[in-house]
Parts: sequence; C-alpha cells; structure tokens
Amino acid sequence: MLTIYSSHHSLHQGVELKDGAISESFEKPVRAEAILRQVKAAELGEVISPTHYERHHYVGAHSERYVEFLAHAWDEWTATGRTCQALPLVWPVRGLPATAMPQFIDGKLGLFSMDAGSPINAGTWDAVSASANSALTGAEVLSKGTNAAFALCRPPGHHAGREYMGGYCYLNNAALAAQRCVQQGARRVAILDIDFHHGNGTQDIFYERKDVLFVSIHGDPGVSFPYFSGYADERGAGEGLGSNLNLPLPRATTFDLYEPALLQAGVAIAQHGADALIVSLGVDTFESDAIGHFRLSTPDFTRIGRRIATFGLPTLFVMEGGYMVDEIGVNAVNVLLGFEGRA
Ligand code: OKP
Ligand code: ZN
Repeated sequence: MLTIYSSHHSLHQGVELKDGAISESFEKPVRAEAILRQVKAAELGEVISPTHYERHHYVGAHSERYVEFLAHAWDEWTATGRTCQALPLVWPVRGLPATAMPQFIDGKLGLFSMDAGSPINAGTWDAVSASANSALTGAEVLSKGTNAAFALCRPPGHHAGREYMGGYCYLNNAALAAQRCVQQGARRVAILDIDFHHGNGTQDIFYERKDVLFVSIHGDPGVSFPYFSGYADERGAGEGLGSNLNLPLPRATTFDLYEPALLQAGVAIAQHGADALIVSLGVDTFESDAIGHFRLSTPDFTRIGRRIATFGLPTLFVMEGGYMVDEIGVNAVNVLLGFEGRA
C-alpha cells in the first residue's frame, strides 16, 4: 500500500490546557514519526511526498474566509506584538449575535474555533496544508484506479468543520479527500470514522449532502469529547437526511461490542452504493490510550482492517488520532496490514 507523508508536519508543535495549566499537546510530532517508522518496518510499500495544492482546493469543504483566516492567523497574531502560540479565549455562543466577522485576530480566533485545542504557531499553516495535501494526493491516487492508500496526516482533521478548527484539527483532511473523489468522478463516497472521538467536523461539512455518507463509531459524547455532537439521532438534514450515521458506544467498549457496530457501518456503506471509501483512522480506541476510553487491543486493529477489506471498495486511510507513541505505529499499521490480508 502506498503511503503519503510530509515531514512538514513537525513544523507544528502545539500546546494545550490541561489540569489548569498550559502544557505540550498530546498531539505531537513523534506520533507521525512513529507511524512512519512502522510503515517502513512492516514494508507496507512505497512512501511518497504529497503534491502541492494551492489553497483554493480547500474551499468547498471549508469556507473561503475560514481558509484565509488560517493562512494568515499567525501573521495577524504576531503583528499585535505577541510571540506565544495563538489561542482563542472568547466564543460566539448562544445569545451572542456574531453577525459580522471581527477585524481583530482575537475575535477571529473565537469565531473560527470550537475549543482551545487548536493553537496556531509559526509552523502551523505549513504543517496543516501539507497534511491536507497528503489527503488530496491520496484521493488522486485512488481516483486513478489504485485500490488502497494511506495518507499519514498530521495534524489530524476530523474535528475541523466547514468554518472552524478544534480538537487538534484545522483543515478536515478526510473531507477534502472525499470532496476530491467526487470532483474526480466518484458518484457516491462513504467516510467511515473509527477514531475514538466523534468526527463532528466531517459530519458538519456533509450534513446536508446525500452524495457523501458519514458513518462514525465513537465514544458516547455524553461522557466524551466533543460532547455536543455524535448522538445517534443526528441523521442528516434536507437532501442529506439519512446520510449521516452515528454509532456511539459506551466507555470501556471492547471488540465484542465494537465488531457489531463495524458490521452495521458496513451495511450502511453498502446501502449507500459508495464508489470509494475514506477511513478516518484513529487508533485512540486502544486500551491504554491517554485520552480515549475504549479497550481495543493491538490484534483487534488487524481484525478491523480485515473487516473493512470485506466492504470491497477502493479505500483511502487518513490518519487521525492515537496518543500512545509506543504503540501508535503498530496499531495503525495493523489496520492496513489486516486490510491487505497480510496479517
Ligand atoms: C482529537 B482526535 C484531553 C482533552 C481532550 C481534545 C481531544 C481531541 C481529540 N485531556 N481534548 O479525535 O483524536
Ligand atoms: Zn480522537
């Protein structure tokens, strides 16, 4: 299987608010480096760099003003004299009108974010655009008739909505790939999100569309991030009604409970009549993950890959979460080896 990877990801090193203090983010460069190491150790296949895409390719899945905000946020932040990472501190919650876009960067940071989990620093845009370009390149490869590819994206993307960043995410890599598949002629695309956290951003982007099915298996949002999205009764709206399927599972879910959800996802993907499948591949469902609360084991990831292969679709895997650096490589690559029938 072909892997698409850019070393530019390491230009982004975030911080997060944890236990009342600012500290290094769980979402850090060694994650992607560990996965790349395992891709090579397992001889998964060739590793290529992404093609360059101008930023208008990000518009569609995202709004133009949001893409422009991301591209210029660091310059606008430093123009105010600050050199620390940029974080939002005020949000347009219910009751605040938010009719106009603020001119000042602090206002824009709040308008275009869902939480304080996506800091912006000097290298963020380079890393974020390289990550998006990896997913776009993967979609291109798929559209040319390849059966499977792996976009080793970092930062992740599935919490990023049409007009907001959050949860370590900026541009929605999986959504951009799905959008590219449609542009290249796929009539119907399915996105299967197996990260521990609900892919609220991907759901947001395709909620009113019927050509892209979004299916997500994740920790019950009543007790897990992102809390405000991911419930089973969110089924899509307008033309997209019925094209969104959330399968929330309780804390401490093990494979015996996970497997039926995966089977149900497969049925929905078959019913949708998808020509291509994008998998938002998070391995923070691992039993000892630092922020996820499921209990999947390393061999369970191979089983997941084997099961996804039975869906019989050209498949692009797009890396999302997973926070145990020692195991992230083996767990992610096990999904890919299982898919290929090599494990
Ligand atoms: C990103 B992805 C942990 C708080 C969790 C954000 C989680 C983002 C997960 N102390 N904050 O879906 O893996
Ligand atoms: Zn996650």
